[in-house]
Amino acid sequence: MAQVPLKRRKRRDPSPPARTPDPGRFPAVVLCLVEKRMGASRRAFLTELARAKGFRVDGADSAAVTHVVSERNSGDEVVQWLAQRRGKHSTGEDPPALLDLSWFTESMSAGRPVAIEPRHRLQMTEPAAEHRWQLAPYACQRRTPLVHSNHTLTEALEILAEEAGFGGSEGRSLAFTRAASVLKALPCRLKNLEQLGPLPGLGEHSRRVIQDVLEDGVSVEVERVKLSERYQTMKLFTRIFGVGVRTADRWYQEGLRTLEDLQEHHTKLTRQQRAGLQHYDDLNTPLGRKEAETITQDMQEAVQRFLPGAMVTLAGGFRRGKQNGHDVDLLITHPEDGREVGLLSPLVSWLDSQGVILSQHSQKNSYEGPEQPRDGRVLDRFERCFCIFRLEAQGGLATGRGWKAVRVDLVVTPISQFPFALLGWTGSRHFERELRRFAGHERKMVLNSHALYDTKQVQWLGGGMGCGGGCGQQD
Ligand code: 8DG
Ligand code: CA
Ligand code: CA
Repeated sequence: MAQVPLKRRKRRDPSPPARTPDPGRFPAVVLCLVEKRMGASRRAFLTELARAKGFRVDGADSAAVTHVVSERNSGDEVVQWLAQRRGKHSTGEDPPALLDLSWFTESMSAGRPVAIEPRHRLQMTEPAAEHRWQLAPYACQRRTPLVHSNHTLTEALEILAEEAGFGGSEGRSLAFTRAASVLKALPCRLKNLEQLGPLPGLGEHSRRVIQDVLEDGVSVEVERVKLSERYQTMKLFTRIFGVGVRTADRWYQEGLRTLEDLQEHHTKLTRQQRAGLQHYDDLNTPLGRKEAETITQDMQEAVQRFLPGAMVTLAGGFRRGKQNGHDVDLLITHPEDGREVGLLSPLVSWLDSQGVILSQHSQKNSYEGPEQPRDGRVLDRFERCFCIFRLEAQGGLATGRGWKAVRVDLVVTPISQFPFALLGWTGSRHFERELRRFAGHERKMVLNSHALYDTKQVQWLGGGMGCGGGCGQQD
């Protein structure tokens, strides 16, 4: 460690008695004794003792100090004590070791500096100030960028979230999703668990997984899940359009393991699932933003045939800025409330007649006016059509047959509910869940994709154009 020129040194630490530094018997070790709680006379006594044994002892303002010894102070207190006396030197690249008196007494008995062991180091009760992060408690209150610094960690946690979901443990799944969401919001790469401090949303299990990945590069638990037959089969089955966790689980319990197994048991499949299986590879190939925008544009033109002035808006992950997605989420509305009624059915029939639709499953609008959502699983009651489109080749598709199957969700909403629908269909799912939780817990309001209900004023708050959207949330 370089010696700082004497004239640049601060002179705020009056003791120990100023004298020309004696390099002592141990040139690599320069002690500093913290007077706080030790007291001036004991410090003077210990300083003389150390010097008598051949140690060099400097004041706190010396940049040469390598070992700071204190009695009955926490690491944080010593950091603060040093900062007050050292100014700029306190943040050097090679900071001194902060040690308990036990290291000093053992060294004096040994007549030489003993090796520093973890038990000698002072406890830091909280992470150093430059590493302390503060995050808002709800995911919808913080920025969650698509590209962040902790992908290895979040992928591990999200696999456990997925696995818990496959097992029907919604609570556990949510806990891992919450932990991943916190890590996505951190401003830089996490280096150790201490940096997380008491951040909300990080349970014991998640912290354990984080620690394993930080220390070993992988989590044994996560690797075991990834290799398990159940996880792999559930993943394979739930990727089929129209197959949820319960169906996939039933098939797994029946001993089915592959897509070929499903094909041999045709009777077990709904019409939607048969189409999903038929186009499995296409539907599991990520869709590019360009393709999504082309479909949006085509649909914008198509709706004009049946309702001039109707508007088509691209929602879902693409609206959050993603470059790829698994489907295209389109909201259809019209500037005049009510004009959108009856649009979807002829539109879908026409698309079908044009050979655009490979499969579709429509649902009528079942929204009956202001009501509190009764079933948490039903996100909204808009008229919608879950489709598989035949997308013709544009600039050559990788399928080798000039077209590919693409999932498209068409959702029709009256303009008065459009802001809420747009917000609800932009996602991510976790962001939406957190937004509803925030509305309920913090604002005593109920939010869904139709409206916002103020339980204090007992009234539904209508929506106008111009609200809704990502709030800086991208994942
Ligand atoms: P991806 O397709 O790029 O993979 O991701 P994504 O766009 O975020 O996922 P998504 O599964 O297409 O869902 C987009 C959003 O739409 C999501 O936040 C939740 C919402 N959503 C559904 N189904 C329904 C529904 O039935 N009602 C409402 N209100 N929202 C829904 O996925
Ligand atoms: Ca989507
Ligand atoms: Ca969708």
